[in-house]
Amino acid sequence: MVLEFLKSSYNKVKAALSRARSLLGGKIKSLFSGKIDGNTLEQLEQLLYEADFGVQTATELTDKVRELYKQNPSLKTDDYLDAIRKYLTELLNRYPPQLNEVPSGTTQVILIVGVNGNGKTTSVAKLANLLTQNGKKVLVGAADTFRAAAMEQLEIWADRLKIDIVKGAPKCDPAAVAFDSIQAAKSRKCDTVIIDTAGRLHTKTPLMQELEKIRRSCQKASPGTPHETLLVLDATTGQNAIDQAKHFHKFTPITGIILTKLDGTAKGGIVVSIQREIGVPVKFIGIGEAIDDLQPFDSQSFVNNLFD
Ligand SMILES: Nc1nc2c(ncn2[C@@H]2O[C@H](COP(=O)(O)OP(=O)(O)OP(=O)(O)O)[C@@H](O)[C@H]2O)c(=O)[nH]1
Ligand SMILES: [Mg+2]
Repeated sequence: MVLEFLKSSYNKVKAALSRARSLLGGKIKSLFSGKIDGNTLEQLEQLLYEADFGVQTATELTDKVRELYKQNPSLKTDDYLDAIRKYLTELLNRYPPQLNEVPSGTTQVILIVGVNGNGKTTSVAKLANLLTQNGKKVLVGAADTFRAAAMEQLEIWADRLKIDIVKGAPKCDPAAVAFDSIQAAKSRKCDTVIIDTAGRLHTKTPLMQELEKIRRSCQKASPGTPHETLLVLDATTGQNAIDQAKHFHKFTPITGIILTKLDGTAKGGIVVSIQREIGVPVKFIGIGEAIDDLQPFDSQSFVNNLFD
């Protein structure tokens, strides 16, 4: 199933990245607008660290700019900015952001996991909205049975979006809800089922093992699923988000990341360091609390918006 998303709205992403742009893109721009020397390069490297790009990217990018400077010391601001944009776009393009294709006629199963409060339930609703707008028939599974309020939260969204929801009794086995959701989605000929799960601390092994059980339950209901296990990470948590991703990836293979709350951070480099350190693509970005504040990740738009 090839998903043709609506073209991501450039202006919305631009508004959401305004903090990152003024603190990161803006500073880099002004750094290169004056006289360029060794000090400029040191400051660039420092800026990149501070913006959560990670050591590897900060060093590589600074080396690249240093090389350019050595080759031709009379280059202009725009030459450097173009080189930085190109380097970052090429780096991000190594991680294809599209959802994995599923055979035609197969119900696509998307499992949503992550630490408490990162934005899982909201992202389930936003993703359901995005897919529905794209002409898909979507069902959501409320497998966060830990809190009754969590199921109610998803139910309110499902009502608003006019989509089906499958939920279990409070405290029932989340793996059973995942199973029932997939069965229901298959029998109702849905294109996609998105399963919400309870927030869990990545350091709590029994909770992480519960994810393996949910996964096995998906496989029982539909072999080869989940097609996607999307880890929801909060962009404002920096290095901690990377630690979370490493733990989750160890217990259950993550196929993509939903990076939420990008509107709340000035450290846009996290988008790059997460993909590099985990080797998993950011597939969607959360840019606000409204239902349409989830965008398919677009490297070109991201990089252009940082340096606009
Ligand atoms: N600004 C902003 N807020 C967001 C974004 N995504 C989610 N939120 C907010 O984050 C808060 C938590 O969202 P939830 O979806 O309930 O998080 P959760 O991961 O399901 O939480 P638990 O189920 O308790 O683990 C809510 O207030 C959301 O509106 C985003 O991209 N930007
Ligand atoms: Mg939730």
